[in-house]
Amino acid sequence: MQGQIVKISSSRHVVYSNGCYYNTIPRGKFRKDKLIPKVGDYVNFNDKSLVIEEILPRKNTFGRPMVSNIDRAFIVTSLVNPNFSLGLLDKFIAHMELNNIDVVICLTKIDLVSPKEYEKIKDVMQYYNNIGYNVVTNNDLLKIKELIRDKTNVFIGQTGAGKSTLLNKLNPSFNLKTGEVSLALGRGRHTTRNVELYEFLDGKVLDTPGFSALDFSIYKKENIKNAFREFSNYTCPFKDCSHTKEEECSIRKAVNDKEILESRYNSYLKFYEEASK
Ligand SMILES: Nc1nc2c(ncn2[C@@H]2O[C@H](COP(=O)(O)OP(=O)(O)OP(=O)(O)O)[C@@H](O)[C@H]2O)c(=O)[nH]1
Ligand SMILES: [Mg+2]
Ligand SMILES: [Zn+2]
Repeated sequence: MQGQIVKISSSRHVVYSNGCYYNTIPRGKFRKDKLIPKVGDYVNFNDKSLVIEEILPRKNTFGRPMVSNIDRAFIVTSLVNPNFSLGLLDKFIAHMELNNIDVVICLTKIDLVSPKEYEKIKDVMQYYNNIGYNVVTNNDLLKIKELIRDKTNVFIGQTGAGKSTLLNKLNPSFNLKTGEVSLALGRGRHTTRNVELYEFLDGKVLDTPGFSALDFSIYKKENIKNAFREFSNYTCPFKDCSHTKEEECSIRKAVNDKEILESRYNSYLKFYEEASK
């Protein structure tokens, strides 16, 4: 039978197929082949022996979070607790861009900052909106539902940012566990322990455990510029300009002229440094 993995906890792989859930295990050969089944994978499984026999070809697959076949990522970003960080936001965006995943920025905990502070963040978010990203808050439920429809959407972000809370707001029957941030951050604990996939609005949503560390050494330096979509509006005199120290670089000029946000450029330099040759 064919189905989709919707949850993995230790060796238990829950597969959804034709309205039913099956508790399956992967066949032993996967381990030998270093093939790791992930939530979102479409699989062939035996409904008698309850063994996953084959992972069907993937559209895409990630190590962080451990998911496959994603169309769109909601980057859930709290304004406080955990604190707002443009560097971290750029990190998540770049990771998704380099895998051709659509990005939506979703701000949370607006109620916990002063109107003045929120105005400042809104100004910066206008920049992200201008370069083509949807920016929403966790109060824009109708808009978020429109974006979810017909797509497979992963919700990512730091632990305590409010991913599970947002999903519960969208659909209370998800009934996901949410947690106190002070406890989560203080003890390095995650409220959401496993990735879980749910059908929603003719689309799918995946709740994931929070994370903030991402490894750019898996990418090549020359590809990092593709993660910064506003860079494509500029042409440098050198075809292979690295945009790091070249004298006549159009990107560096645009940063100087305040056309490109300085924090974006600094993120670029950081990821470029971390990327492999
Ligand atoms: N004031 C306020 N609190 C919020 C908001 N969104 C989430 N929270 C709170 O933040 C805490 C953490 O929320 P969760 O939804 O568990 O966070 P998470 O991103 O799922 O965290 P992990 O599962 O650990 O990755 C909970 O106590 C929520 O009630 C918000 O917009 N405003
Ligand atoms: Mg959670
Ligand atoms: Zn350049």
